[in-house]
Amino acid sequence: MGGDWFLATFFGAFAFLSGGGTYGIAAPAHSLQLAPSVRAPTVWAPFAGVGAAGLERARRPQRIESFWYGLPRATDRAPASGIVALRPPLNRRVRITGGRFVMGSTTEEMHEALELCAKEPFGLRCRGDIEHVWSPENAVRAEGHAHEVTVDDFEIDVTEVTVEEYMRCVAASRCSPPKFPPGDPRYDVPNFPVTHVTWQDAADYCEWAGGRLPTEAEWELAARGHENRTFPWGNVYNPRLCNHGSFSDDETDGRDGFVGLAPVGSFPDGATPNGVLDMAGNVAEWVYDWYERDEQQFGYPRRAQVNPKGPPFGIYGHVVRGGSYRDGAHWMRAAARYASTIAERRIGFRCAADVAP
Ligand SMILES: [Ca+2]
Repeated sequence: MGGDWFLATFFGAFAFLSGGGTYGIAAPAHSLQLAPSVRAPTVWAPFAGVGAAGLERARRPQRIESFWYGLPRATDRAPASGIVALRPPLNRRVRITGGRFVMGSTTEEMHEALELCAKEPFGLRCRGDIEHVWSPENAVRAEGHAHEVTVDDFEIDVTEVTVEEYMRCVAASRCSPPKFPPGDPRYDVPNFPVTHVTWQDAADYCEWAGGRLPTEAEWELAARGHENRTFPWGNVYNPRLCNHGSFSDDETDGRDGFVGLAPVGSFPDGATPNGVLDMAGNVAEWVYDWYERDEQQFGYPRRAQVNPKGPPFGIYGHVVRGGSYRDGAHWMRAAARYASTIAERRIGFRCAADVAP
């Protein structure tokens, strides 16, 4: 983190000085004042990553550049359904091609999931426990039946919604504050995914930001792809590719570099081929659907479905996907599903949107 700061500052100062020196626009006194007092990244944002682009910027009148200081990134989208002023920019989204895919886990895939679970410190608890609702055996069973699903094209956020993004919605009085103590260094960090939000909080944010929660089917297709990957990045588990936890006494696991939450996008090598980040780990994510099981503990019907939105109600709450920094390897699978009724330290979300016709 410190190194990044230094580099950004160095590059910013370099671009500023060289641009000013070559073209005589920046006043030297101004630059001398700024350089030692850099604190906020917004001050230097216009110069960050400047290479050849620095020349282009240097030709612009300075007062136009300063107009952008501290403002959100520009967006080329206008998602408002009504007339709403001062919306935030959209979190960067990617388009996912819909179509038919197999959602849920086959019996063989459930078996593989429990094998993966068995390698965890509490591995002996992975099989045979059918008493506890959320035992690995019961949770994995609710990934069945594997069934055919067809969804339309849609867009999904590249990253989880961050604390900084969410707090803009709070400031606009359209979202409830997250239920962590303000300033808590474990959660209240601008580029961490927001946590301690209810399903309704997540739905409110997505509506405000010009979107909606992804359906469970959309989420699974974004994570699995049409090639039916076991994990967002492929079929082989790799503990270095996501901010995972552990099925043990201490649920956190620092071997991925983060004991707690990680800034969103910290695992670029764990992205899906579409570039969607942190679909495994960091925070587990609310999706639109309710979570329910049938008498045999299966979570899905057998029949094929088109644009499914889940059951009308579920006593376990809404579905949560992708596992978190407190969950073991078997929760990192793209088909793994969990549910909650409350705001939790391990749950955040990302938004989706319909593709404009
Ligand atoms: Ca996640």
